[in-house]
Amino acid sequence: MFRGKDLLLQRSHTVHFGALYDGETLLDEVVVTIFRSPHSYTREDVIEISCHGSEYIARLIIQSILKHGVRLAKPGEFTQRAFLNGRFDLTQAEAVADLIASDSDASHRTALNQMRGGFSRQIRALREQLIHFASLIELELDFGEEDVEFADRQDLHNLLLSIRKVVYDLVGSFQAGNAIKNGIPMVIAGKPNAGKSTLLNTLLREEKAIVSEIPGTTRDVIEDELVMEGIRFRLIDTAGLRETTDAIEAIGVARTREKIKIASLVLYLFDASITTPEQLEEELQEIRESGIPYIAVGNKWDLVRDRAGWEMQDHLVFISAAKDWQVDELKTRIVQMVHADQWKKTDTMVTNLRHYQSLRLTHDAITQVMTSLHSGISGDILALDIRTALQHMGEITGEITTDDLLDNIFSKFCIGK
Ligand SMILES: Nc1nc2c(ncn2[C@@H]2O[C@H](COP(=O)(O)OP(=O)(O)OP(=O)(O)O)[C@@H](O)[C@H]2O)c(=O)[nH]1
Ligand SMILES: [Mg+2]
Repeated sequence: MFRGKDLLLQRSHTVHFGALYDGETLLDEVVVTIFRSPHSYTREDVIEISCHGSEYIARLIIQSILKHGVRLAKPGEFTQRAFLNGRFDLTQAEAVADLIASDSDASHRTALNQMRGGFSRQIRALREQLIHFASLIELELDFGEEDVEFADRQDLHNLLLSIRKVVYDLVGSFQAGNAIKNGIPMVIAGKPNAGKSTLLNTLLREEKAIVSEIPGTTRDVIEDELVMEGIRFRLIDTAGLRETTDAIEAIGVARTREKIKIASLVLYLFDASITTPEQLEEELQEIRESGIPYIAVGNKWDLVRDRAGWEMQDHLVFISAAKDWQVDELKTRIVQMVHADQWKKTDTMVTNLRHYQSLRLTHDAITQVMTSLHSGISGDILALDIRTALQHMGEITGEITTDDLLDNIFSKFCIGK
C-alpha cells in the first residue's frame, strides 16, 4: 500500500514519508514510523502510520488495511502483548489504563509512578526471597526422617516481618489511593437554607443545583467533581439537616446522614446572619460525634451586621457563597485539611481494587505462616502456607495469572492501547 522507500530495508526508529494507496486509489500522503522488535511497545515489529488529522481519512485507511487480511486489535491487546512478551509486569500494564484515564495531577502521577515500576518491584523482590525459603524448606522435607534445618527460622521470621510491614502499608494506602482515583468525598451539610446549594454552584462555577429561599429545596443528593490544586474532590450537596414531617424530605435527610458517614471531609455550612455562636456549638455536636474531619463555614457574611460577635472564632471560615466572597480562602483551607502533601506522596500508593484484594490476602497468608512458624508446626504444613502467600504475591505482579484474570484486566482498556 505504501509507495516510497522500501520500508523492509529501513532501520528501527526511523520515519518515512510516502503515499498510501488502496489499489490505484491514492488515500493520503502519510508518514510511517518503524519500530523493530524488541525495541517497541509490544516488543514485536511495529509500524505506525500517521495520516492527516481527519477521522474520515483514518477510517478509510483502516478499512483498506483490513482488506489485506489484517484484523483490528482487541481492547488492551497491545498492552496485553507487551505484558506477555515481558515488557512489564501486570501492575505496570494496569497502570497504562489508569494513565490513559487520569484526569488530575495526583491521579496522573500515581499512574505514571506505577507504570514505571512502583511498588510491584518491591513485592517481586520480597517474593523471590520467600521462594528461596520455600525451596529450602521443601529440601528439608526430602530428607524425611533426618532432622535437618536448611532454612534459618530466625531469618525467615525477619523476612516475614518485613513483607508484612510492606504489605500492611500498601493496604493502608488504598484509601488515599482510591480517593486520588475517584475523588475525595466532601459533603456540604448544614441546616436548610444555609446556602449549601449556592456554595456548590459557586465552587463548580455552574448552576448545578436549584437554589431558592424556601427551606428544604434540596431533597436528593447532588454530586459533581472538582479539581483543586491537582487533587480531585467529589463534591456532595445534601438536603438540609432538620426534623421534618415531609416524608420525601425525611428520606433526603437520612441520605445526608449516610453521606456524612462516608465523607473524608464535611463542610458544615451555617447562616452566620441568623446563627449565634452558642447555636453553632449545638449544631456542630452531631458532626463532632461522627469523628469525620470538618470545617465550619459561616455563610451569608454579606448580611451579617454584628461581625464583632464572631471575631474571636478564628477556626471558622466566613464566606458569602452568593457573592463569591472568601470562597478562594475556603478552598485553601480545604486543601490544607486533606493534607495535600499526603495525597501527593505517590511512591507507594495502591489505587487498584485487584491489588488491594491480593495485598489483603497476602497479609492474611503471611500472618498464617508466622503463626505456623511459631507453633513449631511440621515443615510440610509450613511449606503449604508459604505457597499460599507466594500465590497471592504473584497475583499482584502477574507472575501467577489465569486467562480469565488477563481477559478481565485487558478488556477494560480501550481499543488501540
Ligand atoms: N445574601 C446571601 N444570600 C445567600 C447566600 N448564599 C445563599 N443565599 C440565599 O439563601 C437561600 C438558600 O440558598 P440555598 O443554596 O438554596 O440553600 P440550601 O442550604 O441549599 O438549602 P436547602 O437545599 O433547602 O437545604 C437562597 O435564597 C440563596 O440565594 C449568601 O452568601 N448571601
Ligand atoms: Mg440546597
